[in-house]
Amino acid sequence: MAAPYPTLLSLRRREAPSRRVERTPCLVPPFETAALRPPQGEVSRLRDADRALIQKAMKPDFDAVVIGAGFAGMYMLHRLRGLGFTARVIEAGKGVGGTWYWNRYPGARCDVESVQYSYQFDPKLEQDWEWTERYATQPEILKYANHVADRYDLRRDIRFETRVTRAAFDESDNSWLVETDKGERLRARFVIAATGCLSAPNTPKIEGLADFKGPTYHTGNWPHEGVDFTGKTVGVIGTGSSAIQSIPIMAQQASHLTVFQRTANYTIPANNQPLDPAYVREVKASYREMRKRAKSLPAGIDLRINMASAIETPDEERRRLYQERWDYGGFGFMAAFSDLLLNDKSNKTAADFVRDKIRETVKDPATAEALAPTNIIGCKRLCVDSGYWETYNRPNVTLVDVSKTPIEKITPAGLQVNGRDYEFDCLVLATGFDAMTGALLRIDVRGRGGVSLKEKWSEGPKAYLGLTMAGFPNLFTITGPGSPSVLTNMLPSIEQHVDWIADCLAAVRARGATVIEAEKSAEEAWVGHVGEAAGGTLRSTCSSWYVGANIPGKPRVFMPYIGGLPAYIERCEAVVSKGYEGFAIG
Ligand code: NA7
Repeated sequence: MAAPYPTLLSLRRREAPSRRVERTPCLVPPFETAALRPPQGEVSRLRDADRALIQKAMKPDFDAVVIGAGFAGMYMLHRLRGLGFTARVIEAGKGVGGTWYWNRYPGARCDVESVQYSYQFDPKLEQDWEWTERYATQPEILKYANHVADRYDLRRDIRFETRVTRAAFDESDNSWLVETDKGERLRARFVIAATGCLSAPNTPKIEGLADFKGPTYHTGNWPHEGVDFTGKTVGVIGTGSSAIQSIPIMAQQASHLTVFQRTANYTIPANNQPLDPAYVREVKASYREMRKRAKSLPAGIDLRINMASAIETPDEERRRLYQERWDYGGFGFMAAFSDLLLNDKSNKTAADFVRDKIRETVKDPATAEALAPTNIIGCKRLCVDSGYWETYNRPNVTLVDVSKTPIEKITPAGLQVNGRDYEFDCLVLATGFDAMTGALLRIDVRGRGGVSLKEKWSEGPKAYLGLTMAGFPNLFTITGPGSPSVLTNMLPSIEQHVDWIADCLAAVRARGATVIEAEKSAEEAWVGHVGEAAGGTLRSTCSSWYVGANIPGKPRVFMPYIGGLPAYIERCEAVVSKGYEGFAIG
């Protein structure tokens, strides 16, 4: 029978010069290092040299394992290296970029302006990189991510095409044992989940999905070689941001496009255009000021906020202001007044304005009515489009309202709604993501006492500052639930989190400590504050992915922190200045 743990003989052999074996730095030997622990009582009988051998084998392979090589994971690696920590990044994709690696559907682009949706940690990078459009396309953002990976030589510490399947905290030596789908086991002092907020695609459980005879594509996992819909009939399920961006392009190719809409959505024209070189020069000359202004605003985006109340503004003036922002394009529309997400009467003025635009644009009155949303504008995430409403004037596009009669089943030839069959060659699922918690919960994460994160989050995510969890020491989440994350410009939020985590690890090291853990009371207080903040706005009132409503059975909790980036940063800094208040360090 094999010994339950490696024998001293095997350890000595491994060390013997005659049997010197090249050791791949990221792989632990083919045994669980936890199993190295000799049975109780045997340690005292060990020779010093043997004890040293065991300790060496028990030493973590890395100071940190980072899960994910999107913008968060890449910058985390860069910071860790800068502090002299050893790190390994594990990434499921073949390349860097995260969201921008997977979401290659036609028309995919960022809804935050490119000059703001970019790293700011290196002014030289800001100056060297040239964005070409007001809103960057997915290929351009992916190119930027690759440029960053090359520029800072990040790839050598990233293990691609590998998924983390399990991460378990070992209380005996305050380290994490991380397992991958390639059968590797890595031991690290810290684990940092840079797993993304919108990275676990949601495939709805509609009967018969597997029976569809044509190809099925999910917008969040689009084929790298692209898809040519020329001459094909296409069915699209969903009218969220991914659908709103891709429908106008797919409609240009397809012979016919049928859109199945469960909830009509608000979208504001992007007014996208090539960047004027003079404007770019101006931005580059004043990047620091722009970044500073952005950080002082709730969403971390430098835009003009009108502090007036919509409902208290005279009708004509209000309409003029909406029109001005509609023409300018983008998210700034919701900053036309300060109370649009606080007062439902104010909100209705903005919603009515957009509904009127839909009725003006879409020629068929019945289609226009079906496309006009009835809920709070900005409650679900606002979309930014290029020619979305106009697409429904094309003769080859049909809208099918499935709000009252859900899709019954997918058939080999298409799908069935309300007893009627719809046929198409290809099916596109623009059905979104298991947002904010999905990617992390797809990993079997075990904290103290073997408790799973799934159990801990069974009633909704609980985290201190959206960064750490009580019972899961030395584990950090970048833009996790309870942080402003998806309600802000993701890049500055990512950088703020990464900087906070990097400084925290350095502080733990400086104290000669090996463990840091959020205190339960601090976590509970923060979770309570996140909930209270959400309750004060209209945003928590609708069935959006912010509250997990798109995933059957997911607890309904408003997951991101809505108190705004400046308040959040202030809180994070206060925690540090009070000696990591709310944390136990040992
Ligand atoms: P979203 O915004 O979650 O949109 C998903 C869409 O799919 C939405 O219209 C859903 O309707 C629809 N959906 C999901 N399941 C079904 C079923 N079973 N039947 C019919 N319709 C369904 O995801 P996106 O990828 O578009 O965007 C995600 C974020 O990425 C976006 O907010 C930006 O931040 C970028 P529902 O509204 O739930 O009724």
